[in-house]
Amino acid sequence: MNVTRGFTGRPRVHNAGLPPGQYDAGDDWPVLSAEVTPDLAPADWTLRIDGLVAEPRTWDWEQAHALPASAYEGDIHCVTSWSKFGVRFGGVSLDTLLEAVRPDPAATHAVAYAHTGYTANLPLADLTGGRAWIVWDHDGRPLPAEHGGPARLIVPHLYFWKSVKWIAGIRILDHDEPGFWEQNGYHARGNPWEEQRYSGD
Ligand SMILES: Nc1nc2c(c(=O)[nH]1)N[C@H]1C(S)=C(S)[C@@H](COP(=O)(O)O)O[C@H]1N2
Ligand SMILES: [Mo]
Repeated sequence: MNVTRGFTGRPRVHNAGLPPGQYDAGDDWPVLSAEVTPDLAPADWTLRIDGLVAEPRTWDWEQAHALPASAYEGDIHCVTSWSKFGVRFGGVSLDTLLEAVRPDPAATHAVAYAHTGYTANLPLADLTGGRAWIVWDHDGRPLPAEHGGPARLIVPHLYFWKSVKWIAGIRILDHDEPGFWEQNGYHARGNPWEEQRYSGD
């Protein structure tokens, strides 16, 4: 009998529950950064939301932590084809932050930007409805710097390039404005279930 011999690797095949073209990275969590990981202390971290809003605001670390806590436990999907199941993040819901700044009725899009300069554009609707967070915990521990700590955006229902690490701010706009990867051929929205990887998809 020779049933399982040689079958030692993790199969790189489509898994049930994963968007098309994705594989389960298992316990691995690849680091994907266009920049060098910044040396950003919590005391130096701020988050600003401005643009087309009634009340632009900046939160520092303490002020952000004083907001109602909100958690995400679920999957994440990188456009380079790895996904992870059941990732746990803790922080604050974007709904809470957006309620405080009150986006103008004419607002349709947003650009999220990092303390390093990285940007990603998003339809405003994708940041609402309990689907986007600013997070500083992973698995109950501080988010590691290489994964965006002290704090990052997560928008887990879209490809993970939208989830800006070392988040510095979100600018609310009445038009779409391509971010770093979107200017380089990636899709404006990036819905993994529709395989919106590149601008023509
Ligand atoms: N500031 C910043 N945020 C970023 C990126 C980046 O290069 N810089 N890469 C994006 C991409 S392509 C992915 S897949 C995820 C990777 O997050 P991770 O390194 O924690 O896995 O972060 C996203 N956010
Ligand atoms: Mo990615």
